[in-house]
Amino acid sequence: MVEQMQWGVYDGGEEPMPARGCVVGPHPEHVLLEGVVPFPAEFAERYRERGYWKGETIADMFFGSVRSFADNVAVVDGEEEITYAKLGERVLRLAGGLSRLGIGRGDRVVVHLPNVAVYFDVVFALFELGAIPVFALQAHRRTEIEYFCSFAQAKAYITIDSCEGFDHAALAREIAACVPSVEHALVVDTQDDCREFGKLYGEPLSHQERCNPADVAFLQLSGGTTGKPKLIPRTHDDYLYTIRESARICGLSSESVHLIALPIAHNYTMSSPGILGCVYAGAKMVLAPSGSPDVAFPLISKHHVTSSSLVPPVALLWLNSSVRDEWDLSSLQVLQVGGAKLSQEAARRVKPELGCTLQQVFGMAEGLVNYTRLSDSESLVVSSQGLRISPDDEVRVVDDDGVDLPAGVPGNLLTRGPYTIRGYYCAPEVNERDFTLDGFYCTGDIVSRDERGYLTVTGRKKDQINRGGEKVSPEEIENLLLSHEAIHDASVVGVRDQVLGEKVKAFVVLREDVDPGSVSPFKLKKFLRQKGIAGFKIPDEFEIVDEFPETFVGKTSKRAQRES
Ligand code: OOB
Repeated sequence: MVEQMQWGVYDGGEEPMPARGCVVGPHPEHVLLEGVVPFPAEFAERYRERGYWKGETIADMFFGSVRSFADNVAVVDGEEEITYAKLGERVLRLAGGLSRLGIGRGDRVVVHLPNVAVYFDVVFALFELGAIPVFALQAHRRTEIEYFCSFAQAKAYITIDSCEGFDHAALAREIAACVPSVEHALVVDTQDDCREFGKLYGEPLSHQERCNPADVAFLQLSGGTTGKPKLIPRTHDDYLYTIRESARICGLSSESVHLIALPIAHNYTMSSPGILGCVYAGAKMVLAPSGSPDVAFPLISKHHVTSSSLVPPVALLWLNSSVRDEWDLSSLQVLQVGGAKLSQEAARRVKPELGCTLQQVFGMAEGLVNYTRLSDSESLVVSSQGLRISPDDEVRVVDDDGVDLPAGVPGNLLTRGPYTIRGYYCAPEVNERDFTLDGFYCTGDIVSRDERGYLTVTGRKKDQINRGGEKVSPEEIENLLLSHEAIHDASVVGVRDQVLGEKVKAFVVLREDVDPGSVSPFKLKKFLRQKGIAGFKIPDEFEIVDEFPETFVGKTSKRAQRES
């Protein structure tokens, strides 16, 4: 695989250098982003022949829905209701403004927005231009944003003025000052909508084919097992396949009303079935600033919401809510739950207590997504994390020597298929570790598979913490803790938590000359917050220890720390 890649300049150091731009790929009209591992030609051909890749761009799909469902409401954001026709107009006017700034095909643009209607304008305008959004989560802060902008060599950064008390406008100024590639740091004004960002909505473009369906459509973030998050390049062709199938498997139609209660830019919220599945089906999307029952239940009741997608801790909040009986939730037909393992006890309660069908979702931004089907028996829905989307998803369960295991025996999950990437963006060393030579992605998940192909997640091999669906890389936090002047060594692990499944715990060894009384969890949290990282990565617990437990080969025993 490695020989096929076209890398940006890589100096052999620990972090690969960012790509420098685009080169012309195998088709003259197809621009291959440097640092992307393409699907091998014979696979691409097969996926096209079988009708998975239809040669359509995300913008084509969007404008198809604008035509077909013009008068349907697409987005509800507070009191504002936007029809598909209106959304299409807004997108083309913003695309005009962004294009006048010089943003076009192949340009990377870091999008850092919460669950607001303008997210749709921005993302579909970028798709129309063939620009490549890089999806940051609203929770991300300076360290992450600076990294995404410089690693992707972003031409622009788009954020909101402020959200949940955080001054994003100040962050935009910092990013513009410190990342040379960022020519435009654009801030959506919520206070007064005719200020700078509003002025970008000018003369509309007309919808045209401005990129190739085989192009990279966007860069999504990986959950993270390394010091820095990896970027995941997804093409129009491959992503649209999952969107069409997800909308079908999740039963979406133009009559559906879907509550968007998780962070909008997460891959799950984008596509499983997510906002793109809703757009494809012509459904109505109701935006919620959070999934908490006091926010979500009134919206379900008011807008007759028919489905929503949650992570397990939020599903538990819904199940255990004391205000549930105060709201009419009878419109709710399907609840997707995924991103982390849902316990069987919680799964069993969904139908009787919330009155809707549970659909488990086990997916990953790298590709493979599994769903339980709406017609599956209750016992299968409760006990498994579902079946792959595509008959051409190649799913292997292997032992540590790579030998395939029989049904029912847990092992490492490897996968390859029509919508699973062949490599991370500009990360040759990580790709060598995380992909087999024949292109299977090593997910790091331990699963067992039944005779029908349904998967049950039983554990995890990768060094990652799954904090209720939010993924945390221990190495990233350890590196930040090691930059504290009082800390000699740091080890970060996931420990069991009733609600989140796992929470983040840091063990630290102080330098010899440091008075332990001078270091407190409060001060360490403050230190990490000042480093500018997403709040969900900041350890929930700290323990100061004299030394770390060791394995018999003298490495830190994270297992002992997890169990201590
Ligand atoms: C989703 O995507 P990511 O990229 O944030 O995280 C992927 C990882 C998986 O490899 C697995 O470790 C874990 O999250 N995971 C689950 C799970 N769903 C995801 N572990 C146990 N049970 C589940 N149901 O999290 C994601 C992407 C698309 C759709 C849904 C989730």
